[in-house]
Amino acid sequence: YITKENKQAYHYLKKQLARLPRNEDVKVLVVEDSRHARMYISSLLYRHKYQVLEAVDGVDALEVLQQNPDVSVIIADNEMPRMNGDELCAEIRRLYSNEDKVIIGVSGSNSPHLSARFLKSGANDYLRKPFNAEEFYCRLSLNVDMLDHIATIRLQANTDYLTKLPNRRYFFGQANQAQKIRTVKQQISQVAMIDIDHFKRINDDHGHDAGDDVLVAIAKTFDKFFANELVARLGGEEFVIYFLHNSSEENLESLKKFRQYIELNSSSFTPHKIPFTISIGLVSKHEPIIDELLKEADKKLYEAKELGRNKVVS
Ligand code: GH3
Ligand code: MG
Ligand code: MG
Ligand code: MG
Ligand code: MG
Repeated sequence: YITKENKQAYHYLKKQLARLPRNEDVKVLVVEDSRHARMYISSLLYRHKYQVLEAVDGVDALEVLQQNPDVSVIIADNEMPRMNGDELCAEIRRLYSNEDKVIIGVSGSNSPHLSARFLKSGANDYLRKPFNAEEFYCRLSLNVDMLDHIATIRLQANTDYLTKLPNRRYFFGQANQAQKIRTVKQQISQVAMIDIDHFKRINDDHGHDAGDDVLVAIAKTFDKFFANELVARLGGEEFVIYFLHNSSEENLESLKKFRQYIELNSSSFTPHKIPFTISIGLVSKHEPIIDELLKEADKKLYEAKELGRNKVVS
């Protein structure tokens, strides 16, 4: 299920970026038909503690990639049977984003056109054999650094700075994808809007920083109850849950438990011991347009507020 996988990828990325990237974490695929050259490149990689996989030609390489989605660098020879290096490049680029995988072309040929052809086919860099080990390591780590930068920027662009929850942008991207699948499968969609009650008062009474503490605290509790759903901070003190699982009744029950959990425990969440409650609107319907779902969930949320807050309306 695409959205769930992407959500897992998001958490994986977060974990990955929590520590400094090391060569031990980088998986490199060496694609070389010459056994001697393959062993030489691999030995260079082992010496600097990279993880190494090997393939004997392009067709083999594509298979290895399919079985090892976490390969981030491909070092590809040009002259190989069945499929040339630049053809392999083009095929990898058709299948995988250049934000996730770096390709370094390698060749013993003196043809001045070959490096250009590699780069045009989607390679990030090019080395001529026999290459200098020092240059090899430099180019490799420059390219791995670039992947890390892209991953960091992508994560930051999708994360709310205060609560570290996925943000609005991430939510809409993911929810739209999930909606397409649901529509095809004619499945019901469920979206909940969650809003902290009288949040303005918390800011007024305890200060904006204390208000921020409350937002951070509630963001953490989402993980307790809705770790497998798509949760995001839409803005202010408003959060959204897009349910990735189907049982309407169970989801309504979890929301009720969540509301109650917040009511009973919120005063222990923050240093200021600020008690607070939340109101929730849940919509469950066949509806392909995510904005429509949000509008309806918002209406239910408004009803919950009208009914005196600290309620779930579905
Ligand atoms: P209701 O029960 O009707 O939802 O009342 P409310 O006070 O929670 O709602 P209102 O929309 O009147 O106020 C929301 C407040 O949230 C106003 C705004 O200053 C505050 N706010 C929005 N974003 C942040 C933030 O990032 N940090 C803090 N501390 N406050 C925020
Ligand atoms: Mg060759
Ligand atoms: Mg509010
Ligand atoms: Mg309001
Ligand atoms: Mg609000």
